[in-house]
Amino acid sequence: MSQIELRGKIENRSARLAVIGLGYVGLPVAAVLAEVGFDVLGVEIRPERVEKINAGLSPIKGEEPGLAALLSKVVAAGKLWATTDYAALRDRDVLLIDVETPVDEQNAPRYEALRACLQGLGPLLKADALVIVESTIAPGTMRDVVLPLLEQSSEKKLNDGFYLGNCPERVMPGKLLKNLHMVSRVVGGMTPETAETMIALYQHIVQADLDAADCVTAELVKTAENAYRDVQIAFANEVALICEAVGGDVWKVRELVNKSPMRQMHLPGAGVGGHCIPKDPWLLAYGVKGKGVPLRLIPAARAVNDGMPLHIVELLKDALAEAGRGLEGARLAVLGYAYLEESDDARNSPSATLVRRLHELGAEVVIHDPWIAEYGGDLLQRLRGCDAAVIMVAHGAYRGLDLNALTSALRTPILVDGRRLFEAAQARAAGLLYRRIGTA
Ligand code: SAJ
Repeated sequence: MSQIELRGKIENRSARLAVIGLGYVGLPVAAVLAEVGFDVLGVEIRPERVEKINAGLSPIKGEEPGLAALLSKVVAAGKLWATTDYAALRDRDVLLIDVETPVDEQNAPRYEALRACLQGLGPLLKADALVIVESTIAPGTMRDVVLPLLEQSSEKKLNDGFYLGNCPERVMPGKLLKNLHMVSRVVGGMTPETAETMIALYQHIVQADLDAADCVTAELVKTAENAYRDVQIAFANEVALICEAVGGDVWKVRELVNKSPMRQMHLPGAGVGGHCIPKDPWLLAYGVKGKGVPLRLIPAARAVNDGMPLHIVELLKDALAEAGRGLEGARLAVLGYAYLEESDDARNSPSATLVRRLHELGAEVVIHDPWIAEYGGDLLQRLRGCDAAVIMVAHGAYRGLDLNALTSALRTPILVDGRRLFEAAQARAAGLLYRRIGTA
């Protein structure tokens, strides 16, 4: 089948689609493509996730407006079906790959899931199918990893047996569906013609710009846009540390800096977590490994942001000392374990770094998070008898905290505020020893 014919099947929605990897990215993508009328097959390695999806239930917790209802609708309509079996891919015209691409302890990408996916689908690949990698990958990966692997596993040749492209996702937890529809996408084709065929697909679900590009550009844009955000956050965090040292308040400084034209200082905080921002700068850096490019800013920003949970430890030590206590043997309550407010996603959570360090220093830790079942329950009950409460995530449930009740519940009345949920005056009026990121 020529790309013209494939594009025609995409335009009239008769093309049969597959989404491999039904996580935070793949599941919403599969659901919205099914919603516009495509027959969508979801392939997912976790059987319990497959079962839940085929029952029309969303396995994604946290606030995701519209997703559960949409999933139930498209499954009931028979437009989306999930399986663990790659053999079902045999009749698919377009295959989207949304598997994880984490980095390891040495900040190198781990492409095991991506490789396994390509090895698995290759032998089953329908002639002239279009394969689109939506996962975030280091610049050069489509050329150096995906293409050779797919040609080897399918025994077909690029543009003469299959078509290939990279369209990085831009979803954001908490607004997965909205972003899928409203945020522009860079559509990287291995050829300009393939980019056009991909645009024919995304036009059905994206109401924002679809910018045709080559694959390297698509890889660079995705990793650079998140490295950009990481550097911005690191700048805010470094200014926070400066403010603490010189008697300033970074929150006031930030507000006034941002009154200056063309400034947009980000929010300092207790750390940077998630499955995008801590990882993508390293993917960008990996793209130039061994090419003699002196990277200083991107690694430094990562170090600043990774250091923030450890700075929280310093604030804790200082407050405990004022109360005549030390970390050793203290019982500390960590409020928030997800990486982001109103989410159950704890990937690369700054709280995990904090908890590990506090245990190393001999403290006992109680964790609370209203979005994570094992850490749920009544907050004041959980932190009763603790020597400090540390706010690590700006969950709405913490904004409304009764500080007087907090003081009564704690054994040592200390509040360390990693996300500026409170003002010092409020906390001190409630009898709390108060410390805050970025405020002397
Ligand atoms: N954070 C700060 N200060 C800030 C912003 C975030 O400390 O000013 C922290 C958050 O607490 C969190 C981490 O950084 O721990 C990441 O927060 P995030 O708002 O960037 O949320 P993510 O990780 O879901 O980022 C995603 C990204 N989207 C994609 O990769 C498709 C990112 O590009 C988006 O900019 C971001 O969502 C968004 O704007 O919501």
